[in-house]
Amino acid sequence: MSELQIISATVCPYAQRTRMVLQEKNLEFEVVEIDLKNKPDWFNDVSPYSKVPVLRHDGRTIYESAVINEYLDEVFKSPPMMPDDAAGRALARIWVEYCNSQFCSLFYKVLLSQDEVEQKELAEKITGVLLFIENEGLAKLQGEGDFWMGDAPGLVDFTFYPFFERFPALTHYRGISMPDECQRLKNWLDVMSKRPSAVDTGHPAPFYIKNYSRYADGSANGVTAREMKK
Ligand SMILES: N[C@@H](CCC(=O)N[C@@H](CS)C(=O)NCC(=O)O)C(=O)O
Repeated sequence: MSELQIISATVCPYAQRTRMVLQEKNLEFEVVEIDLKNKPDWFNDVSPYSKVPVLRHDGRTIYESAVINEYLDEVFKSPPMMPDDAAGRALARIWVEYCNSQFCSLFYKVLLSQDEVEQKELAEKITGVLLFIENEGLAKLQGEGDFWMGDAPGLVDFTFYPFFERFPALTHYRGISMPDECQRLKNWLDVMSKRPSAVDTGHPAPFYIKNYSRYADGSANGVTAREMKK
């Protein structure tokens, strides 16, 4: 086994986060791609939640993408992906937490919902999240830089980006678009989408539209779909 191994599924935004960080840190790593609809027998032995991504490093197994990314940033220091002061790091963690607790769950819930009234309510919440990101996040933190917290990309950028790469699935299935006011967000997405780590780990919109069809028609029944339906 190589020193760094990431167990991944190409459709998974959380796994893409970790692959982007590994690549941005110029690390050599092995990707073990699994099929989430047909998980290999060994998978549940290394993934207690039965989810990707899982990182294996130096005999350790680490899971949860936000935790993996902080681990990578602590162990492989260059380039640094968190601010160098405690208050800055707290702010970065606030946005990582916001992405996980608000944006990610709304992303899945609106796709999974089969009720038109609920879809509309969730779509309005997503618009609220996008405006909050624009006004409370990017407008206050970017300064003159292109990235979330200034002029270098960091863990907050790699946390959000994969979900925005998949945003066309929300547009296709639920008619949700980016509000006109979100100019900073649009610029950020444009800049992020051109980074080699995004190009190498990502896919064009039709890939996600196809792969999220079973979420959108309510037939997905994996662990994530079951949890997000609650
Ligand atoms: N909180 C986890 C979420 C990971 C997650 O939900 N991964 C999904 C794929 S995107 C998964 O492996 N689901 C297993 C399944 O649906 O059976 C993280 O940040 O790593």
